[in-house]
Amino acid sequence: MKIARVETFILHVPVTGGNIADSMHAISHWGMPGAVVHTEDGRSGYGFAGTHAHLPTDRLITGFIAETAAPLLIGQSLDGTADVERLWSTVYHFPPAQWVGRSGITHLGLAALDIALWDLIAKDAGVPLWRLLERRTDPPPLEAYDTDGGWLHLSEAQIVANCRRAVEERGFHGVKIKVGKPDLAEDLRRVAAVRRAVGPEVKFMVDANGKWDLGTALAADPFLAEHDVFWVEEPLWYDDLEAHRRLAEAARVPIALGEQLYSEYDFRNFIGAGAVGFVQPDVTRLGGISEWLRVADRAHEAGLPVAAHAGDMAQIHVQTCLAHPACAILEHIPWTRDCFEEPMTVRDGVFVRPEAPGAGTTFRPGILERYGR
Ligand code: 0YR
Ligand code: MG
Repeated sequence: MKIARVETFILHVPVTGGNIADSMHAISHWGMPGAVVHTEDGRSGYGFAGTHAHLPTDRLITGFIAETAAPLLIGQSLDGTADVERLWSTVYHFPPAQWVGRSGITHLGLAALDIALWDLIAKDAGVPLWRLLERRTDPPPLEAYDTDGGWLHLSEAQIVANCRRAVEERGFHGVKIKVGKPDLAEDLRRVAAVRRAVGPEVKFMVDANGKWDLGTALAADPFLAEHDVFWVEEPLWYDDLEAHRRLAEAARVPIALGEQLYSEYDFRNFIGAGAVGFVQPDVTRLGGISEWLRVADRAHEAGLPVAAHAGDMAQIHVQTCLAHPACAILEHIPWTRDCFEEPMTVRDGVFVRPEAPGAGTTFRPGILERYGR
């Protein structure tokens, strides 16, 4: 195949219930700035990043794709995984881009393109991406845990009802709620109420989205441990490696993080310092599937489980997690599921294996028009 053309798009898809909030963000839509990569023989690969649907910012990402990265790809050949890695490196190491951003917007743009390239070669091979990645051939069941009922703006009664329904009616074996209320005591009451409601068997996680300081996280830890919280996610400001290291040393509940880290090197620093227990790489932030695999390999070498962050809100991480031996559990947030030809599906608490060729990123007809901005 030869790359002929790169078309960009920005989709804004409504979130469940019209609005959600965590400790840092309140949003009404999930943003998907992305790209369709067309080949000379008429095939197309789809890829996108995940954002909070702020149009001016999304345009910076599609601007990077269209004006900086696409010209590096057009005319290049694409016949297998070695080509994807070569093209990834071409964009990643393009000196003017590297000078302005080894993280952030450039990486979200690169992610969209990398995912589209993987989509193309998996389609060309006639297999779903997880089969192409071949880190393991017969994956065990990939457990789903639900995040979509535990938002911070919901009342205690609402999160209790949502988590109970996720477990009793929808088959999930795990749930996560947001923490980071102004008053820690309120967070802890919510933790106790949800644990009581779901019973002792269910995996139960909390996510502070970077809101707490070290003192608050240390104060919360004994209570979280008593309520058998499986991990505490992003307890502290994302980049503060030293504070995470100190918390990990002192706390009983393991730390999960990674949804705001941009490169293999970021992860290497956290893993090397013993500052992370559950590794949460996100293809949409890391510059795509290529770098995600390197992070997962590194976590696996260090003996750490990978519990990816679902920044695609759809099928891509089902593919990468099925393929990787470090993965046994994955976050479920279904905001964009209905956009795709083969929607992500959970049955009896596990993700159904995708079977359609590609990365699972091909949109249903009409979606680009319906949600396009
Ligand atoms: C909303 N999952 C997360 C959403 C979610 C965020 O800001 O992006 O809560 O992605 O932390 O673990
Ligand atoms: Mg999170």
